Amino acid sequence: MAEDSINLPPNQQLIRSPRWPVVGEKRPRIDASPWTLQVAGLIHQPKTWSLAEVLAMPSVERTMDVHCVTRWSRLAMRFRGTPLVGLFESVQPHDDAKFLSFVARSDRNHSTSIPLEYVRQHDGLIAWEANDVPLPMEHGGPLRIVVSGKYFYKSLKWLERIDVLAEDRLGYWEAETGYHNGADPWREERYVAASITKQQAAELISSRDFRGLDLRGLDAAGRTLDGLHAQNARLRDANFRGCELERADFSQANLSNAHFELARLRGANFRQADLEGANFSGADLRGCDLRGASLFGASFVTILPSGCATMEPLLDVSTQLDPAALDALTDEQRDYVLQRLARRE
Ligand SMILES: Nc1nc2c(c(=O)[nH]1)N[C@H]1C(S)=C(S)[C@@H](COP(=O)(O)O)O[C@H]1N2
Ligand SMILES: [Mo]
Repeated sequence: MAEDSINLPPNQQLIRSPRWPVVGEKRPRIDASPWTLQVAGLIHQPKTWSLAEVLAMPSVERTMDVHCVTRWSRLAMRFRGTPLVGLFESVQPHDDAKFLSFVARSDRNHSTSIPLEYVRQHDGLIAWEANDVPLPMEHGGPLRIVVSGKYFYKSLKWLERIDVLAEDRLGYWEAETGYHNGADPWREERYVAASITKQQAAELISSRDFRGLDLRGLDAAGRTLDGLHAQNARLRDANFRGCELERADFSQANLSNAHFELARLRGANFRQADLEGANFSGADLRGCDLRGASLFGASFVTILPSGCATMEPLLDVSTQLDPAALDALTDEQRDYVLQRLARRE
């Protein structure tokens, strides 16, 4: 554990194999045509390969650490595939080619992009095996990108096309939901804040009505927001540290990586909310309803390197949680929560 934590970027938590959460889209587009891989754009030799041709390319195994933006990491995963650089050089890029945009065979044509220079230096793979078995469909099988040194949203599942570009083209998460285009886990390049002014933020906070709004990165620390209406709000990375939030309604809100440290959340509703990577250390969670919420990488208590728990939340039998959803937590967090829920106070 101590050795592992050296390889852990700031504010990431280790999950132990064989757990591997499925994040984002769950399956490729349903499409009867055979799988192909196409490279297009600023190249002299546009080309399309069949899946069998890709799988017959020279392959290598690379060991890499996976860091999800929602704060879970899995170290030393082994991926087998063909180096992206080799495939790319074979199609003879133009001199002005600077970016690769990866496009998925998925319902929303999911995409993400990487500077060519980065790909040349960090040898990403077009991968078809993880830890010695073919990539499961939900993890991007038959073909996905894996690149090291970036949050995992740069590793596209169900790769079907690579566009070679002179100018960058923001991917799905980067353009739609404010994921940082740099994605460097060591610099915590997770999200860029929404563009609202301080004045607008102050007005929203006093209205206590966030329903359906995009307020990612909002800073409301220390505010009194009892009875807040935040159903369906997009509040990734929002700061509610130390807030008064009794009976607040966050049902179906996106709260991934939100901060609730020391917040008073008695009777708050988090049903069906996305709470991946959210932090509830020291919060009062009595009477809260967390049923149906997604909890990957969430934390409820701060565990010091010595193993001591600090910033303990108020949790008891009145806190409603699906026991199965706790499997998404690290072992330490799960054991702590189970023990607290069982205790009659
Ligand atoms: N096609 C596609 N690729 C994608 C995504 C997606 O929604 N669609 N999500 C990204 C994100 S945010 C992450 S963290 C990883 C998750 O990969 P996994 O489900 O295999 O863990 O895939 C990335 N690639
Ligand atoms: Mo992610």
